[in-house]
Amino acid sequence: MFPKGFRWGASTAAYQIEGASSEGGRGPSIWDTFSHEPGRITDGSTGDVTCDHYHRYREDIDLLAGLGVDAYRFSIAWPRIQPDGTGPVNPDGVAFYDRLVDALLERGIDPVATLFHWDLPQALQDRGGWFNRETAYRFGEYADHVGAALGDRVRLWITLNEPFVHTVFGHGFGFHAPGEARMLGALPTAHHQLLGHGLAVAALRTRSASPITIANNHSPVRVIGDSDADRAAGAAYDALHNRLFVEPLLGLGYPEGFELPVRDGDLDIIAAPIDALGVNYYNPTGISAPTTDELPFDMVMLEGYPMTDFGWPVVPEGLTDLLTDLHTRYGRPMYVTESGCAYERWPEDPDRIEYLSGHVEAVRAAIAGGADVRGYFVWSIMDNFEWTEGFTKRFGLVHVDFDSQVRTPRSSYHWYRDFIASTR
Ligand code: GBH
Repeated sequence: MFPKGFRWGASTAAYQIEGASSEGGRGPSIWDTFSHEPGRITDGSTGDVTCDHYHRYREDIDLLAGLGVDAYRFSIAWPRIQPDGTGPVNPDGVAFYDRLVDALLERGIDPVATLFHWDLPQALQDRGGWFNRETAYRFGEYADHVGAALGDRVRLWITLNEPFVHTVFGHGFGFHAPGEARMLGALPTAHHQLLGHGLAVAALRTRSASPITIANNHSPVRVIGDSDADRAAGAAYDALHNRLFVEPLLGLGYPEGFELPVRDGDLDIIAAPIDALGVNYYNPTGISAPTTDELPFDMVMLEGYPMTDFGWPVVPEGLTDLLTDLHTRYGRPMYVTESGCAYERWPEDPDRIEYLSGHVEAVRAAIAGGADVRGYFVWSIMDNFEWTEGFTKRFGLVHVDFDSQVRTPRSSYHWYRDFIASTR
């Protein structure tokens, strides 16, 4: 059984679904810039139109209502609220999210809003982006504006989405926007995002009574090899992927071994109390001792598991392990804020049904073992712009034809609807 009040949901992010990239006074974000650079996106696509959700949100909310979800997690595009990342709000931008939130509430769906899902206003990037600590203060101001506009109706706040991925992919390897490849030199962007998180929490508390969390990407570490060096590499990776973006938020400070531009008072700001941990889970990571001096570990493909179209291993028990470990380490309430898989097939998608049934079962097992898990959000309600992979990877319960904009529920949509109903 799932506990009373457990919320079933689905997730999306603004740049991946909204389109209308130059409508309603929206300013450019780093993802507009990046996706328009030749060679960055596998199929040369952009988020200019994508699911056209900005115009079709009512139809998309109908799909959510048809699923019977309790909650819908979406993200707010900072450049719609403040086109250049500073100053007064853009009324048309606020009006869009006003309509969205009201339409959700009308259908009995709790709005769960993420403030930052990687679409930094380009004007802030031009001033150094997350390398510049000023961006954290701008983020706090933006959070205050959003809290003032929507704080009476958003039911759960998520400050940042996966600061790990934004730091590592966006600023370490460079295959996400803003395309910086500074390896461990990316770490200041981690500290500045977390500083922004703390400032946003403080601002939201003055504007809203709703609980606040963060959506961190987590990956249980599977050490490949049995030497001390392999185990040390596993611990180093675990500190980077699973601890660095959580422990300072809980007042535990940063794990050792990272060079971060921490100033006096920062750790207090970052430790502003939060109400839960958000967990985005896709797969475990295989780690062994480093064979180069670039990083303190090597990442190794896990073998012996089925794989999604993305080549990511399907390991449902990894989610039980992860939630159990996080419970043991931190003892906080948790939400699974993303869980899902890329499979192209439609309208029948038995692989996705197997994936999701395995993962909800894994959550059930973690709860049975004592973990306090309060919700599960499928990534994603519909196919969308999958970042570097463009439209070549499809995560939707609903298939989207990106030429006609026709939405067609896959069999996994019907499975999830029936599953949710069975837990009532
Ligand atoms: C999330 O990121 C994002 O929040 C969301 O926007 C996105 O659409 C969704 O997931 C699907 O990608 O190297 O084979 O071990 C997911 C972060 C980081 C999870 C890379 C899987 C590596 C797999 N991902 N990770 S592998």
